[in-house]
Amino acid sequence: MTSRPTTAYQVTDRNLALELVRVTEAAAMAASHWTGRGQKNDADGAAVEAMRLAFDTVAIDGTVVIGEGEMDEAPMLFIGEKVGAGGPAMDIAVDPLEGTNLCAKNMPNALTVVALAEAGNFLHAPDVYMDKIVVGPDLPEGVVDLDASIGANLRELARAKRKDITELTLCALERERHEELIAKTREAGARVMLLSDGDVAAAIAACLPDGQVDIYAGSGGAPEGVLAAAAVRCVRGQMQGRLLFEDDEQIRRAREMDPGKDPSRKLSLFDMAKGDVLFSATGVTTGPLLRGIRRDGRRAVTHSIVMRSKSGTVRFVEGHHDFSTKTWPAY
Ligand code: VTB
Repeated sequence: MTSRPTTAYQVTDRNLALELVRVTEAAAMAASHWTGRGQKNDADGAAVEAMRLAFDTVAIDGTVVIGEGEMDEAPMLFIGEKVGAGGPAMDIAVDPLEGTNLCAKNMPNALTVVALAEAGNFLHAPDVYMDKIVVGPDLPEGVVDLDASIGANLRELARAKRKDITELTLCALERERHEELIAKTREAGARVMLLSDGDVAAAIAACLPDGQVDIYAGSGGAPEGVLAAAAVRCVRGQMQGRLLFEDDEQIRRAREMDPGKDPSRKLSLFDMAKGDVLFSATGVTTGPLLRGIRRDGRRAVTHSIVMRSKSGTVRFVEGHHDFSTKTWPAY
């Protein structure tokens, strides 16, 4: 008889990747019903509902730590909500539709996103802005720093990559608040790639080997920052963040969610996402990272990226779906 392993069963020995990808696929198929229809709230609502139902089939005891908002403002996937069919205690971070505008306008790069870690491993961040900086793998630790000038960061990055600054591309959200960042980047000689929305995909792009983006910088949502950190862990990139506050109430909420810490401290990658983390995203509209959903009558094809930090395995999963056999109704 084959003997069973004698060591205690470890949560981290399980790979929930395939279970997780079903969750982002479900949300993406539901959102894709609304692609190009100009109704971002309906697209988001459909993604949330499908994601919530899909979670019921995942064998975890999950608590949403990054979600759709507080209990009184979000009917589903609110912070603190329990999801899953039972199993190991896990922290869950979701952005059921990252880029609601992109989906509504049928523009590139709308994604559905989920990350998972053992309980206690994700930063509990309120929905404020976060200043972020991301570079890819195989670079000296600390090659860029959130507190250094963008000029100095680009110089160090160019040196580490053995490139000229003129060959580097910085990606940022196109916002008035980034005017100085953009101007200083161009002054230093680098190119700037501007996005209307969707900085989770941009942070991942900075870590991919195709060289389209060398560095992601600037401020975006803090929840998106935690999701990006989970992805950056899996692809072995580097990231730092800092929560940005507009008033005392936001500071109070941040303190409440992450007691005993300075809410304005510089956050390391591991402050945002530590332990073994899993990340899954499915394309809703086609972008550089993923192809969007192709629908044809009662069928759809999905493209997803599923990654795990422990192994560093990155899987691209193509799903062929038949709506008539699905158990959730959001199509
Ligand atoms: C950010 C960014 C997101 O919306 O949250 C942004 O992280 C909102 O920033 O990826 P603004 O308030 O400046 O519009 C996204 O781009 C899309 O949700």
